[in-house]
Amino acid sequence: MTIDPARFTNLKLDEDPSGVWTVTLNRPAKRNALDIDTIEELIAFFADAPRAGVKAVVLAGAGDHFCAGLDLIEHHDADRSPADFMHVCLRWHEAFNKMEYGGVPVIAALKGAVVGGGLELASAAHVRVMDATTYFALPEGQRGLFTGGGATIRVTDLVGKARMIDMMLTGRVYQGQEAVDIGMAQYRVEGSSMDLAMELARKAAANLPLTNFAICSAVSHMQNMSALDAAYAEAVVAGVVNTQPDARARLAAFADKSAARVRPNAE
Ligand code: 1HE
Repeated sequence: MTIDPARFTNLKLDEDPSGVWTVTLNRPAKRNALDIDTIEELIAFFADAPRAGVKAVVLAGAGDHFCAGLDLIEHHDADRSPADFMHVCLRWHEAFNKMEYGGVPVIAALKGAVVGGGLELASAAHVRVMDATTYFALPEGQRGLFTGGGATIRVTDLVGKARMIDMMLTGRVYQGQEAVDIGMAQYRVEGSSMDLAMELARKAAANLPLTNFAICSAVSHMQNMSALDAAYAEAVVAGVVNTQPDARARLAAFADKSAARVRPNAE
């Protein structure tokens, strides 16, 4: 299976030699607001990525902002029925679940606005890197809306229920070190979030694909299970992953002392 970048309009796709794909939301004039077509393209890409040899993904936004969330103009113009919008939300879930559970590491390179559905998208990535311009908000409350792309699950997982509710009720914005401290992003850089996201994606891409599949799929599935079932599933997954033939060379390298040791970071 291959992915043809020419099939995509709202996403710009670039592959590098290490198997890292950059997926860029490419509607900067609309602050990368998520319209129906963009969601369908995310579904198409992330449905194929695990079988197309994509080793890791950097998810980014063109222009100064990562993503302004739901395309409010499209939503206003469509004047949707409750059933229509429920189906819109189900397509968002399809896209974001494929990201979170697909088994391919997704690193979000954030900048500017990461708001509403943009934060829902970012929270479906496995790792988030923010820069000095990045800010997070859930403006749904002010717009007369409610989250529909998984924030009630994923944003609460990141920052907790009380903070998520406060953001929706009051429009609270998180930025800077505080955003890292509360768990919104794992990394903050003064320079380009893209550069660090790429570096992290390349590190992840150097792992064995089956190992990454377990990390970027099994952990999320296990969160949805009882502790008893999760422990059982963990044993089964480890049975498969930890005996994969490709791991033997890595174990041999440890045994013959040629493999790098784990050391503390330089001060
Ligand atoms: C948009 C959108 C959008 C910008 N839908 N078109 N999300 C929000 O409530 C965030 C709404 N957006 C903003 O608050 C601001 O636009 C930004 C902070 C993201 C950027 O500000 P700025 O000053 O750089 O841009 P702008 O002048 O506000 O907008 C530039 C253009 O982008 C303009 O279009 P133009 O044709 O008039 O030039 C805007 O209309 C357009 N634009 N954001 C559509 N969101 C499944 S439920 C999820 C629920 C939600 O996500 S609710 C949260 C929605």
